[in-house]
Amino acid sequence: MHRGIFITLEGVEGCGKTTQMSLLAKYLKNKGFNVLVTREPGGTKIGDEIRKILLNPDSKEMDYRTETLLYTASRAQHVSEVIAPSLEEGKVVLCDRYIDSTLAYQGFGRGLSLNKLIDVSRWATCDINPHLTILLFFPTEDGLKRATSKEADRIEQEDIEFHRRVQDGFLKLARLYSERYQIVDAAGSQEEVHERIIKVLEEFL
Ligand code: Z5A
Repeated sequence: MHRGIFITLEGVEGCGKTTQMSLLAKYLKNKGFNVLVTREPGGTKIGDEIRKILLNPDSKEMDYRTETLLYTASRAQHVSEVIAPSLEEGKVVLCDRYIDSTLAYQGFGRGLSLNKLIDVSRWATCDINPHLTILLFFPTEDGLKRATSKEADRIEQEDIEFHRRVQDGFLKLARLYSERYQIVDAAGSQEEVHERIIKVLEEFL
């Protein structure tokens, strides 16, 4: 039985997840919550090693199933080493990407079977699912422009059609898992987006 609260942020590249995560963490800490901020792929020493392989632009030959298993391996380690223990301690866990990114990128983006991805993800995470998933909705092209102002990683280098399928995938997931999803408009200033997220959070808490 987990006592904490598990919140994930999802969305296309450059939608502002990392920025909003830190504003949200500050807000929750000020309210007295014990907050843990983490991300995927990564969040552990082993996960950070896997992240380097996954995002390396030179790993061009990577098979889609290899890619899926590496994201999932990073997640299994993350859940057992960080997420599950933090939830048991009663923390609010804020995670930048989780299972829904695998469904959006490897499922809708790469075209792998959603049912198989769900099965392997459930197994890897011992069925630990977010209580709330905030989908930051931001136009695909604008997000990519923001994200690729730094050197593009292996996934960012995919063509625009791939990223459009990912965006559509997230919107479909939001309908499929409507009990835990909230879509937030990520256009506007960082403060405006933060205010929208706080509104969602206050209704949730
Ligand atoms: N992936 C996958 O395929 N399967 C999986 O299972 C998982 C992930 C878990 C991880 O890359 C990649 O792995 C990712 C999905 C895939 N694909 N790609 N590419 P990552 O962790 O390095 O990157 P990311 O998650 O895509 O995030 P990002 O590119 O760092 O963007 P972000 O976190 O959403 O945005 P940000 O860093 O907060 O903001 C981007 C820039 O915009 C930055 O300069 C900000 O200062 C600026 N910004 C933010 N908000 C605003 C506003 N409101 N106005 C103006 N400027 C802003």
